[in-house]
Amino acid sequence: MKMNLPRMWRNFLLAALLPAVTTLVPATVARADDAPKAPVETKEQHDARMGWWREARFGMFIHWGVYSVPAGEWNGKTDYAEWFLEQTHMPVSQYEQYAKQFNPVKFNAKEWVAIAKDAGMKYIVITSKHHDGFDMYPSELTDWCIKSTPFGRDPLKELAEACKEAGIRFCTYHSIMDWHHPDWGTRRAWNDKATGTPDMDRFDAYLKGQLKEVVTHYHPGVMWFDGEWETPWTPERGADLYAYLRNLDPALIINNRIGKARAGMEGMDTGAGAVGDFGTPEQTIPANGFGPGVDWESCMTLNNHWGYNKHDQNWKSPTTVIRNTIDIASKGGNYLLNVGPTAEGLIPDGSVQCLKAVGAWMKVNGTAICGTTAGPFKKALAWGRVTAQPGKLYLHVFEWPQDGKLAVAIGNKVSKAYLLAAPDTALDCTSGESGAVLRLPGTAPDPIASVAVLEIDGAPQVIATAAVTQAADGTMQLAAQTADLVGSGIKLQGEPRKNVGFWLNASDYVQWPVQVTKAGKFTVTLECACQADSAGSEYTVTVGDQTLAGKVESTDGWDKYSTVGIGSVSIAQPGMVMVVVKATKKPGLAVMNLRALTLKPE
Ligand code: FHN
Repeated sequence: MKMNLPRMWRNFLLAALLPAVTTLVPATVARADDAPKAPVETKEQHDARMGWWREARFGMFIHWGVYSVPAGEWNGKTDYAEWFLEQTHMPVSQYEQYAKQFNPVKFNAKEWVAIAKDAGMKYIVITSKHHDGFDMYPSELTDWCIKSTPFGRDPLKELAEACKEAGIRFCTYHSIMDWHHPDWGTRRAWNDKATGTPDMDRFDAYLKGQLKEVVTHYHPGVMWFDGEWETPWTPERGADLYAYLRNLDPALIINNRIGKARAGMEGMDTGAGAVGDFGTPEQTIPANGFGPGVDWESCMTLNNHWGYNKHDQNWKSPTTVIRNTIDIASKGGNYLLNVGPTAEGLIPDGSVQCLKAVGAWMKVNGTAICGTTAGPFKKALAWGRVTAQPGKLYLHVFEWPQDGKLAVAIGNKVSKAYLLAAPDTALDCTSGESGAVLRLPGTAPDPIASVAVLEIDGAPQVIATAAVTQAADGTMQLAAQTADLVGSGIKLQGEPRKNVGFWLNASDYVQWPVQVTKAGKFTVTLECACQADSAGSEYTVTVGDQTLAGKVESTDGWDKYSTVGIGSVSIAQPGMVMVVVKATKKPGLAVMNLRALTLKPE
């Protein structure tokens, strides 16, 4: 596994790797007995509070601040954005001058909201404060805010009002880490405006005071925290702040970055200190969903920067955005897609054009995204993805079958089938023991993804389909890309051949359903790789009712593979057999990278 994350994130990831327990409903964090508690809610009350957010499925992230003034460039370098102050080490007194240049006279909140709404987005999360500590609203608690600009208006107020008028939920992003405030515990050497010794209790009071301003003045639906990773922020402070906010506004939804249990960019909680209502994978989509009741949202940039960078024209294509939206919804998650407006108050045209194309697709197919739940299949299908509503399956077809037949491994009777693009034209769909076969017209209505609807009786009945079948000589080759990856971090990686990677949690595992047609005795081998400092993991391979044990030796690199034998198993008779690889011990960072498992007849 290549840890090609920036140093900051690698250290964060290493520090964050705790025994894997994924909980997203506020875990109890050891705190003083008299500490305020969040309102106790039943499952029904929690589901009601999360309801609009789960229905929404798709939102706009907005990173906007004084860092938009330099527009990504300084001193001949052009790769900056919202981390400008941290990456340039510019004296804070000098950075503050950008506020005097921040005058977004072209800002039109209704236009921004229309761009989001026309794209099919149901909520907007805008930075009330990013890591530079600058408030995008007129705070009573500091002059380091929009009051210190020539703009003279309140962009959060205007956006909140425009959202309300358009029926879009207004939400805010608020950084815990604050490079500007003298009391933030990790003082920067280039903060020449800060005096005295940092006092985190004083900072806590300031943070709560500002959050009270944001909550009571703008009534955000979600408070999206970030910047929790530095040591001055503790699980106790996170739990305390969660309780404070939920008492301030019992309807407020809060992400898991208020706590300290997030496993880096994978975004889901692992272990103690978990607080918050949903997980936050960043720039990534989990391999699979996490089952009902585990809420999560993948956030991504549209280009390569969160804040505005005038040189970055590397926009995601509409195909990428639409298929990401589908993939995420099929796994039961939300997609929060970012725009970084200019210092003039304009959303970059590259973002606008992409979102227009996404909106055209959502106009026809949005009912297959918003208001749906994860599809019934545990892993991605070869031809596309599936989302669901009671009594309906939405088949998002990426690869249109040349013979016009689409096999769907469900046992339900299909009472009606049609394309969302042509709802009045009934499609023929037969049901059989291996599932339904839908007959599609010769041409896909949409080259990116066409949606077919199956109306079914009762809950979806998935027919276990073999990921692998036996070759003529009896060999069973179980490749990574046909595996079920179960867990919160484990996922496919690598080109051109895929491997199972990011096996950071010992509780994550890999399995294949295999259709055995020829019984017998088989030698079991694994093609795997492991960096020396992570060697020593122990694992089991279970084939049906037999289990073999193995130990991961070093291959001197996450991309240096070798094939190891771990023994033999007997399969007494043909039928479906589950092959499962589980870690039993993980002394290092990751268990192994796994390309394939092979069962060869003896
Ligand atoms: O450091 C921030 C970054 O600037 C941006 O806000 C993203 C968006 O989620 N979060 C942090 C990096 O993970």
